[in-house]
Amino acid sequence: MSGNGRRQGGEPHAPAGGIEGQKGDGRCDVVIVGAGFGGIYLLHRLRALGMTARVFEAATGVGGTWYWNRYPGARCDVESMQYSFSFSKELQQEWSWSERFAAQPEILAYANHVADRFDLRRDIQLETRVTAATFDEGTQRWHVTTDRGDSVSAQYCVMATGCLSTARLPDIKGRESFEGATYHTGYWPHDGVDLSGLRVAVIGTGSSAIQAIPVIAAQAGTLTVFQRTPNYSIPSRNCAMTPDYEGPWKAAYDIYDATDSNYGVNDVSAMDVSPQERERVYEQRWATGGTSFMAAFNDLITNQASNDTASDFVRSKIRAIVKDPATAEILCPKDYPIGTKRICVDTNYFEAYNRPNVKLIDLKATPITEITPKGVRTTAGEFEFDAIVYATGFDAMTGALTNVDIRGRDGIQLREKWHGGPQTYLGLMTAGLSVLSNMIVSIEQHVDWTVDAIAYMRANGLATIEPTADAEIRWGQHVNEAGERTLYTKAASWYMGANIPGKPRVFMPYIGGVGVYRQECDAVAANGYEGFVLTARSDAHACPAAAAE
Ligand code: FAD
Ligand code: N01
Repeated sequence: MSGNGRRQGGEPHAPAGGIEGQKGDGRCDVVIVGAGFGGIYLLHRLRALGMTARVFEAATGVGGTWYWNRYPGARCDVESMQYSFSFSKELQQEWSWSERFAAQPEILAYANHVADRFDLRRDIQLETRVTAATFDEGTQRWHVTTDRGDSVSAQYCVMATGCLSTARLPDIKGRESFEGATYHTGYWPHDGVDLSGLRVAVIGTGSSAIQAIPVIAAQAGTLTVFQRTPNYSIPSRNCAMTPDYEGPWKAAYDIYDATDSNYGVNDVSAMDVSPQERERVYEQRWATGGTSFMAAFNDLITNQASNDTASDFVRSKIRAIVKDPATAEILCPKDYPIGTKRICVDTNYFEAYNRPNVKLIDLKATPITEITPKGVRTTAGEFEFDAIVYATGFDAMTGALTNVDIRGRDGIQLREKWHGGPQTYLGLMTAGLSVLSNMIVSIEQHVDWTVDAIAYMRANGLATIEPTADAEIRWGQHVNEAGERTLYTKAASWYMGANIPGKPRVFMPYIGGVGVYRQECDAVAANGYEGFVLTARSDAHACPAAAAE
C-alpha cells in the first residue's frame, strides 16, 4: 500500500464474471452471498481462520449499497470517520476521507481498496446471483446454486445480502407504459444520467430522494416531487475534511467504543430543562448537523412529550426555510414522531423548494392514479415528464433473503416460514434453516460473532448449529418489547415492513442498542451457544487450530 490509500474511480479490477477456473461444481467450507462491506469482511476473517470461502456477488463489482446506489447526491449520513472498518488499525490510519460525509464514489473506492489491500478478489465471483441454497441432511452441507450454473457444496452458507439491497418499484397501474426514461435510485446507471433541461419527476421523499432532489433540481429543466409522507431532515453541514478534524479522530480510534449507543447523547430529558434551554440545545445540534440531532436529549425516542418538542423544532425550521407557506406545510411531517422513520440528513433539501423550477405534489391530497405513456396522473390531473425517478426504497431486511430459494431441514422453505414475518434468533439464524446503527459497526460485530461460532464448531467437531423454535419466539418477543418501549412503532416505516403492501407489519430491527445487543450475543456464545442445538459431525474430532483463532 502506498500513498493515502485512496483509489479514484471505485471500479473493480476483477474480470467480469469472477474467478477463473472456479466455475462449475466445487466444494468449500463457506459460501458467502454478497460482496458488500459484510461479505468482504467475512471473507477476510474466514481466511484468517484457514477456511476456504467463495463469495458470490450479483453485481459487477464489490461494495454492495455503494455499488448500486449511484444516484446524484448519494453519500453516507454517518460521519465517514465512523463509517469505516475498525478491524485493521493500519487501514484506519492510512485511509483519508475527503469530506465529513463522503459521497458514494469515494465510499465505493474505499470498498475496492479494502478488497485489494486484503487480496480478497481471488475468492469473489462477480456477476453471479445465488438462486438457491438447500441443506442436505445426509451430508449436513449446503448445496448452493447460481444463475451462472455454479453448483457448490459448503458446510456453511452465510447470506451477507444486506438489509437494503432489493430496490423496489411500486405497483402503480400503467408503470410499464411510460415512454420516457425510468430510473430507480437503488439501480442508478453507472454512466451517470444527464437530466439537463428535462422535465423530471421524483416519486418518494425518503433519504434517497432527499439527497437526490437538490442535485437533480439544479440540473433539470423542471422537477416535480411526488410526496406521500413528508420526512424530518437535518442539515448535514457537510464540509471538506481537514487535518484538524481528521487528526483527533484517528488519535482516538483506539479508545472510542463504536458500540456505545450513548455516545454523544445529552443525558437529560427534554422535559427536565426550560423551554429556553431546549431551544438552545436544538439550535446547537441543528448548527452542528447530522443525525446527532436525535441525541439532543436522552428520551426523544421514548417519551412522546419530549419527542414533540424536537418535532416542533424541526417543523419550525422547515417553515423558516421554505418561502411558500403552503409548500412548507406540505413538507412538515405531522402524523408520526421524529426519528421513528429513519431520520434524514440533507444538503439544501428544503431550500430546493424555493427554486422556481421545483414543484411539490401532495399525494395525501391528490394520490397517483396511474403512470401514463406521457407521465403521472393524480386525482388532480396528468403531469407530463421526460424522465421519472423512483426513489421508492427497498424490500428492506427480508427481501434479499426471500428472493433466494432457501430450503433447510425437511425441505422447509425460508420464504414460507417467514410468510407471517421474519422469525430469527439474535437476528442471525433461523430454525430449520440456519439495523438502527452505524451499520459498519454492526456488520463487524455480526461477522465476528458468526466467525467465532464457526471456529467453535470446528474446534468441537460440530456439524450444525440451529436455534431452537423456543429461542426464536423468545427473541421475537424481546425485539418487540424493546420496540414497544419506544415510539418507533408509531410510524409506517420500512422498519415495520409498512412500505410494501401486504408485507407483515412486524418491527424488525432490535432497538436495545448496539452495545447491549453485542453483550447479549456474547453471553449466548459464552454459555455454550445457549438457545441453539449443536450437532456433532459424524467424523467428529476437535480442531485445535481453529480453537486458537
Ligand atoms: P449490501 O451493501 O447491501 O451488500 C449486499 C450485496 O449482496 C449486494 O452487493 C447485492 O448485490 C448482493 N446480493 C444480494 N442478493 C444476492 C444474491 N442472491 N446473489 C448474489 N449477490 C447478492 N448505513 C450506515 O450505517 N450509514 C450510512 O450512511 C448509510 N447510508 C446508506 C445509503 C444508502 C443509499 C443505502 C441504500 C443504505 C445506506 N446505509 C447506511 C445502509 C447500508 O446498506 C449499510 O451501511 C452497508 O453498506 C450494508 O452492507 P452489507 O454488506 O450488509 O449489504
Ligand atoms: O427509501 P424509503 P429510501 N407512491 O423507503 C415513497 C438508507 N439510506 O431509498 O413514506 C408514492 O425511506 C415512500 O412514501 P411513504 C436509509 O436507511 C440512507 O429513501 O411510504 N410514494 C417514501 O417517501 C433509508 O431509510 C441514506 O409514504 C411512494 C419513499 O418512496 C433507507 O436507505 C440515503 C410509493 C421511499 O423511502 C431507504 O431510503 C439513502 C408509492 N407507491 C438511503 N412507494 C443516507 O443518507 C413508496 N413511496 C445515508
